[in-house]
Amino acid sequence: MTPTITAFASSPDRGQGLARDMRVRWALEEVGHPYEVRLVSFDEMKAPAHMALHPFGQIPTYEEGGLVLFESGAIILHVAGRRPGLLPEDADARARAIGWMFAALNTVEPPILDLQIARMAEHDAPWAEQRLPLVHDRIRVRLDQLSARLGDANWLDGAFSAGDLMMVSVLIRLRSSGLLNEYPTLAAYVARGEARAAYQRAFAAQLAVFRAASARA
Ligand code: GTB
Repeated sequence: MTPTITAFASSPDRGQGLARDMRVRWALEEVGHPYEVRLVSFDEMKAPAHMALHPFGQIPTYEEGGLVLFESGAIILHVAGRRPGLLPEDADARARAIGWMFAALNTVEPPILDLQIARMAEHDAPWAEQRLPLVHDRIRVRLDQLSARLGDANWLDGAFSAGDLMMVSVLIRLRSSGLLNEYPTLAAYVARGEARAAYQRAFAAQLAVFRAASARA
């Protein structure tokens, strides 16, 4: 059965692939699972039909037969569990790859989100300038640790896995901050992820949505 995911009808990132449908698209491309996309506006996301799929009125969602999922991590774990390509066969290696998915979402992404909130929602606050270096430093702590662990390996634990897919997806969100450039090994790690054919297909698909929406506007 072909799953349907949801994505922004008009992504605020203007096709940079920063919204979370991108990581789901990438996972589906990695395992070679064709998918359909239903585009939703901000109003549609908060309307009852979408709220029935996603209790928080967000994208992405995933529908496949009777299954409805929300949360990009849960969706990718489901996709990775259904077809080979994103999780190792060996049970221990599989558990470690899932551990890296959680690390990306629960340990590395939160300070990165904090930076985005600081830049987008708090920039007018009188304390914003003072707070920003603290936010940057909290991200640097994680980047220092992650880059030490990655060392000169290509991927976090052997072959490319859903853990790398999630970690690269999270780190990409740092690009505009310049922080990633302070860590050449992590910048190269992200570049390796982006160079994957599956990533390129996913990126092109979400960019085509943005371009079509721009052409109509
Ligand atoms: N924890 C959830 C998950 O991982 O699936 C978070 C889902 C989420 O934050 N979805 C966002 C959303 O639907 C889109 S991805 N927001 C609308 C709303 O909450 O009303 C977050 C996002 C949005 C925009 C950019 N950007 O413009 O760069 C980047 C990332």
